[in-house]
This record gives sequence, C-alpha cells and structure tokens, in this order.
Amino acid sequence: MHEPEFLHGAGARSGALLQHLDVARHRATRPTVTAVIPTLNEAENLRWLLPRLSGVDEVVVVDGESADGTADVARRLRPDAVVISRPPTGKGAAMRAGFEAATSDVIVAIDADGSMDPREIDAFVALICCGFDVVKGSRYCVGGGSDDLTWLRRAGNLLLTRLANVLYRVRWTDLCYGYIALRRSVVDRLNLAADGFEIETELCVNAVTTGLRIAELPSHELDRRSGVSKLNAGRDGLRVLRTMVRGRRGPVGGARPRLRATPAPERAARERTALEQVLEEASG
Ligand SMILES: Nc1nc2c(ncn2[C@@H]2O[C@H](COP(=O)(O)OP(=O)(O)OP(=O)(O)O)[C@@H](O)[C@H]2O)c(=O)[nH]1
Ligand SMILES: [Mg+2]
Repeated sequence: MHEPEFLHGAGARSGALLQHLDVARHRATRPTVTAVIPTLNEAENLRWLLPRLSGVDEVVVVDGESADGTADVARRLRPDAVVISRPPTGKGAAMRAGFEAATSDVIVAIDADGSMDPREIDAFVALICCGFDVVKGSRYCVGGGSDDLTWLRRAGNLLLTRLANVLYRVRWTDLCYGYIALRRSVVDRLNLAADGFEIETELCVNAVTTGLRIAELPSHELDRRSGVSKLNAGRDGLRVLRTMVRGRRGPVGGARPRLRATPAPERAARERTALEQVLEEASG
C-alpha cells in the first residue's frame, strides 16, 4: 500500500499537487485484507466465524493439530482458505506462522472462538488507511467493552497496561487483547519471536520501539461461543510481564515518526509552489 508523501515528511517535488491528487485516488482504493486465525479445537466456533468473513480477501487458519476436526471444517466452509497445521505450541507461534503465510496488504488477527466481532474489521482497516501501521483493539477505551473478562483477568490486564504505559511512554487502555490489524509490510520490522499469549504484547511494544504508528480502536469482546479457554491467567500474565520488561531494553520511540512530519508552514509553502507551477503550466 502506498502512503501519502506528507506522512513521511519527504520533500515535495514539482507536480506535488498532482501527486497528492493521486494519493486521494489511492485512498479510495480498498487495500486487500487477510484474516489470520489461530485455532485449537475450535470447529464449532469456526462454523459461526467463517461465514461472517466473506468481506476479507484471504483467510489463513493456523491449526494446532486440533482433535475436533477444526482444519476440515475450515476447508469445507472456506475452500479458498490457507490452512496450516502446526504443533500446539501456543497462540504466538501460530500467529507468526499465519503472518508469514498472509499475502494481503493488511493483516487482521482474529480469534476463532467468536469473541471478536468480524463486523469491526472495516474500522480496523479504515485506520490503517489513515496512515497507522498497527491498530490495536481496546475493550476499555470509550465505546469498547467485554462480556467475557473475569475480574482476575481484568485486574491483571489493567496492571500490565499501566506498566506498559510507564515503560513505553504510551497511553494505551488495553494491552492483552488479540484483535489487532497491521500492515503486512511492517511484520519483519516487528521481530516477533513469542510463542504464547504474550504475542500481542510483543507486537505492541516492538511496534513502539521500532517507531511504528499505533492507534487504539474501541472493540467489544463477546463471550467465547463454545469450548474452553487455553489461557492461564497466572502463567500467561508472567510471560506478558517478562516480554514487556525484556523489550524495554531498546530505545523508546526515539525515531518514532509523527503522522505529519513536515511542519505545517513548510508544507503549505511547498504546496503553494506546486500549485503555482501547475497554474503556470496550464496558462502557458
Ligand atoms: N494454533 C493454535 N491456536 C491456539 C493455541 N492456543 C490458543 N489458540 C487459539 O488462540 C485463540 C485465543 O485463545 P483463547 O483460548 O480464546 O484465549 P482467550 O481469548 O484469552 O480466552 P477466552 O477469553 O476464555 O476465550 C483461539 O482462537 C485459540 O483457539 C495453540 O497452541 N495453537
Ligand atoms: Mg478467546
């Protein structure tokens, strides 16, 4: 996906106005989207989720050798899906495999259990189109919510989010939530290595340290439709904590580009020059 030149603060050349018009046309073009879905015994839930993903261009299911026929259900309901089989070593390992297999402009990570509403995908993609590299769902910003969180998980998430805000100088409202969209072009820069549920934390904190543009988007988490959770609050909370502390060894946001890196007066002057040139060419 191309980005408007001013997002990078690159110098405008002659004809910049026409270039901007081209950008406007580009913005109107919808990027392609891959849904990456990690699954471990989610056959029943996929029956609900997959028919609701008709709007995405590609579906990648990474199955942890489920015993309930999850992979077969995926192939039957979505014959064009890429179904990858991996040992059940954790959600993180599955997500990394899914990111590697995805081919679209934008990747949306979505759980298989029906807790993430596929109707929210368009809003995630819209923010990517606005220039963000990573868009993380939040159950706690205004407009978000959860039908699913126990008090223990809510309290743990709150503490971990506050710590992330201090360590990474951000103002997030929800750290441990897996509904996330990102540009496929930034996956390599994220250096993901996590195997378990700490993958979302790793993705978010590495996005900060590599200077990516991150937005939070309200999301409403629904109840898992059927089956059991694979998350263990104590064990996985500790893994999140370790990932956060380890990731903080690098600089934070030192090179983080601002959404509009070129100062406004300078940009206006450049655009004026380009406009003058276009008018000159038109009159000459
Ligand atoms: N491939 C694969 N997928 C996994 C593994 N562990 C979890 N998942 C999937 O990762 C997603 C998130 O796991 P959940 O068990 O729903 O975790 P959670 O959302 O924190 O827990 P609940 O709120 O209780 O549902 C689900 O789609 C799981 O099927 C694994 O080892 N391998
Ligand atoms: Mg879940």
